[in-house]
Amino acid sequence: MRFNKPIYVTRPLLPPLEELSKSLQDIWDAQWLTNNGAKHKELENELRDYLKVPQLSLFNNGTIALLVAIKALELTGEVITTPFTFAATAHSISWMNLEPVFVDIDPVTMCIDPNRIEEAITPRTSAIMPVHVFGTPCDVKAIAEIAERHNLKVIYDAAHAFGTEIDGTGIGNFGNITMYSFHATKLFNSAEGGALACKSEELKKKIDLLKNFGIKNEEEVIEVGINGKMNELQAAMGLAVLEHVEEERQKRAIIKQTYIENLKDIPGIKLMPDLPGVRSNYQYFAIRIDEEEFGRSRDYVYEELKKYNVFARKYFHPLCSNYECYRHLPSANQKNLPVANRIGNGVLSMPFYGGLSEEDVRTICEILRCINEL
Ligand code: T4K
Repeated sequence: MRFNKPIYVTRPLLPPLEELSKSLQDIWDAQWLTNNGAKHKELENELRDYLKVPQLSLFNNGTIALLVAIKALELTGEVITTPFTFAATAHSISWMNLEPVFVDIDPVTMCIDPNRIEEAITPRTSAIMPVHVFGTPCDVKAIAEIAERHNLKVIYDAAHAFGTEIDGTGIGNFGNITMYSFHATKLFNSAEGGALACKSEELKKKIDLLKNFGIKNEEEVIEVGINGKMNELQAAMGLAVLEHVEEERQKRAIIKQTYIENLKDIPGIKLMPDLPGVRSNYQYFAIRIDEEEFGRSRDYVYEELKKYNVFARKYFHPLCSNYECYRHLPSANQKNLPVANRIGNGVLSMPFYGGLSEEDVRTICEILRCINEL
């Protein structure tokens, strides 16, 4: 059952090279490589429609986009967030000299638990930064109510949620700003890249200014900005990938179904929830291993899979709250985050991308069954 070639957690969606080459020729002809070029404009418009958001601003990556979101909203003091996320979420808060305050997660969605947010609010809190983990939406309604009650801003980290919708509404319509990542490992990619969605034209203008050094014109620099610009090569890649994203999404839907059918009678494996009214983007396929029921730990399974050439990933272990740079924070105490610590020790992201065949998925499930029966 061992695979001949390594099977990774994901593989980038690559458009046919000829399609990208054609687009690159336009860039060569125009001799315009960055700074709001034609491809950038085209991609920004197309994505705004695809994501169903009022305003969109493209970035060179999602992390810089998060920094700019924090700057644009002029956050101060403390920002409430989840420990169950990629480093970039907490780091963007910390990089801006603010304090991330970790709040525990919901045991089903693995997103921040709204019931735990209010007790973490202090006079220094200026915002909440929740994450739509693995593409599953947070409880956006409860979070909006809390934010309104306490006059807090909300920046959603939707790095995993490209194309996710709630009752037909694009995920980027919730909160003050939503960040998307277009990294190679995401459903939609521009090799590296990202975007911020917001509601008002005024905020979009501020974001555009901040990502271009704060330059208003050749004579005036009016904000302390940064270089967050997406270049034309990235935008060309994004345009080519966008043509194939729906096909990829549909392939992943079939792969997910194949996993579900083949995992259903293996004891101790729990799957991610399907929430009513949610259009999934099929970003990740994470399973949770209940050590008692399965008979083996997540770490054992992870190591065993490697022997079969299957490279699953322990997203998100370690939790951000357990990193050396954050574990001193009072909110990082494991007693404050029991659910996140338990889930962080049991979760495993399985290989999940359109290039996997149904046969591959059945083999992976068979390997899991063998590990279980060993
Ligand atoms: N917020 C959240 C919640 C995020 O998850 C992320 C990024 C961000 C913010 C920040 O957005 P960006 O600034 O990145 O736009 C990967 C990605 O590097 C990272 O973008 C992503 N989250 C995170 C969840 O996953 P690693 O350390 O797992 O990457 P790596 O290089 O180990 O890749 C994973 C697997 O993907 C490899 O085993 C093979 C495959 N792969 C990867 C690359 C880069 C390919 O087949 N081809 C490739 O080009 O972090």
